[in-house]
Amino acid sequence: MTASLYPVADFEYKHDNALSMEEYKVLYQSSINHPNEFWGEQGLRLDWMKPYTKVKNTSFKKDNVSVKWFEDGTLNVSSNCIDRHLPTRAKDTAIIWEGDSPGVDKRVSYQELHDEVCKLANGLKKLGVKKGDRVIIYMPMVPQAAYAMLACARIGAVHSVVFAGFSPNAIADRIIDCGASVVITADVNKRGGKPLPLKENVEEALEREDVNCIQHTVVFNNGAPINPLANTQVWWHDLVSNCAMTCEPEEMNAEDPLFVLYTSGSTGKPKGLVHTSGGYLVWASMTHEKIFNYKPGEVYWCAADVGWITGHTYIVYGPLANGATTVMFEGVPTYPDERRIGQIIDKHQISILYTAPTAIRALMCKGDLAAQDSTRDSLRLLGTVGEPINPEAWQWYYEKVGEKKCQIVDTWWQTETGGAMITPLAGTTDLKPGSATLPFFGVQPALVDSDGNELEGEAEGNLIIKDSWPGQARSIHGDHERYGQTYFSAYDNVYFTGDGCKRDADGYYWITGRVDDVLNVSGHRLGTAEIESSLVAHEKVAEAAVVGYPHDIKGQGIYVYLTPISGTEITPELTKSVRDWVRHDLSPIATPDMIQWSPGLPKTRSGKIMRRILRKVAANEHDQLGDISTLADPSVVDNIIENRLNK
Ligand code: 6R9
Repeated sequence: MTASLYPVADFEYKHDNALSMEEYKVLYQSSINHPNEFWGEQGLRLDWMKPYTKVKNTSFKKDNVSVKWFEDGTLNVSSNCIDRHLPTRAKDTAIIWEGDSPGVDKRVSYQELHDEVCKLANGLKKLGVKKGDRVIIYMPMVPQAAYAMLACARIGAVHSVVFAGFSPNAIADRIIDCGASVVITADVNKRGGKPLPLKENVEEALEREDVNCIQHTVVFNNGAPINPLANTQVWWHDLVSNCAMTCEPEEMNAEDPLFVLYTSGSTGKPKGLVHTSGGYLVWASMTHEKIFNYKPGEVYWCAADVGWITGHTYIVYGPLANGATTVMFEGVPTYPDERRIGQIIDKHQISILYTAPTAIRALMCKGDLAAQDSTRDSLRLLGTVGEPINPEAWQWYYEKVGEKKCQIVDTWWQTETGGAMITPLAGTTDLKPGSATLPFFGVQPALVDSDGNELEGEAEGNLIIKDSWPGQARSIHGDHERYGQTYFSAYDNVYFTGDGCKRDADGYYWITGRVDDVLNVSGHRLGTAEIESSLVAHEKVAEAAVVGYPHDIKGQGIYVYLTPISGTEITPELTKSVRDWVRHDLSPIATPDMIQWSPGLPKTRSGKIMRRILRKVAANEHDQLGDISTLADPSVVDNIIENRLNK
């Protein structure tokens, strides 16, 4: 594999205090050889109420997966993100909020963050929320979303943030699965100048017959007129109006859950991954500091959404644990137009921008507009996350956004890993566009073939991680057995990521994408099974198969094959009604890009849909179908090819 190399030494911006490559290698080895010593020392980056005496206690045996870090220590995550900074940083800015409309912004100091979080924590207590209770957070990208997360952490409640783009059904499923008693939401979410209803979506979710655990809904007024609320609803401002600005942080065990976050898998319903308090925060804090080489006083912007793990770890917990100034952006990168990102960078003098390849491609396809009307002089580092970055997008990001001055850290990780796992370190690692480079401290990646044999040297295979790291998810909420099945049963005693990967002669890792039935659409993870089960719930759909296909901006698009209930007339209106159905049932991000009706789907004699064939047709590679002799009825394929949509 040949690739251009961007040696770190060539960058005009020097990174003070960055590790040299030699230092990285030595430290990395010690993190692998002596995890107890290494992490025992790193754990001290947090304030503990009761210090830990044990560090690592983990087992990857599939029938009994057990991951514990710092297990006898106690701490509070919110006081680590707020209170301990107050003696030195009370007046420093914790959060810079940039509203949807240009010109609307707000700075929140660490002291204000403390006061707001405490008030809400006291408000939640008034509503009866206790340690261990689950709270759903369905919020726009406003500082109150972070207050809500930290208020839960302060009183030991477990939050589950549901992405504000999800539909009522998806909210209802998550409420039921985690048995939440309170929902925190807002009246509206403002995106690109349009107010989208959040409270109404929650109300619709709560109307579903099987949802009966929610006792209260807290509603933040994000600008819509203040109308009277129903009995079980309370305005955020009314709830906190008489609440004290101090709230004693609850003492939590390192292994007490901090949050549950749902993500899509290859089968069945979304999984609620459980992250705990101590190890997660150590990981969030250390990765944020080392990968970005973050220095106090710098303004750092992770342009993700708090509804995803990237927002949890790199907008809220990592930066705030490090006393950083973190930017929260309510809007979209293309509103009012493509210049917005550059303008925000100049306005707030941002040093570090961390975003997703899909956002880069969306800006890139508008030519150089994104680079107009801004200097971006304050930038010293760029980051990407969420999907493989294609070399063209990497080059464009490097040249047009970073003006060839900024290194790009391409960070590979997952909801399950809690924080970045394979990533360059700013100022340390030479770059190759498209490669996430080398493992972070404590991470032991390996490549295996389909039988689980480990591949050495330059190779391509399935990516596994051989031992535990502190930020790892501990379980799937309510289903520990499924946790073992999903991640630890494909290969013995290792964690299986679900990703394919290459390793080059320099030991650099190149993620090639999912090897299971998970799609990555604009950086959002979607299970094909989830979309299929939504499709077959439509009254005219008999059978559905969903595959991904290469999409210029989204990375992957959603290609749907449907067989209708017999006697159904196929009309454009019907196709539209199916599309709208999925939008409403799951989420706008799951909306099919292409819908092809077919009298039958290609199946093996045992009745399994042959997705391999459907993927090839969707990718317009129908001349590379390979062996189709095992199909029950090969003529189905001719029809599918003839009527293919991606030509
Ligand atoms: C953090 C996050 C995880 C999946 C993961 C992989 C893909 C993430 C990547 C990347 C190539 C990168 N992925 N980062 N692929 N290069 N730098 O995105 O979590 O939403 O759980 O998605 O995203 O396929 O398995 P999550």
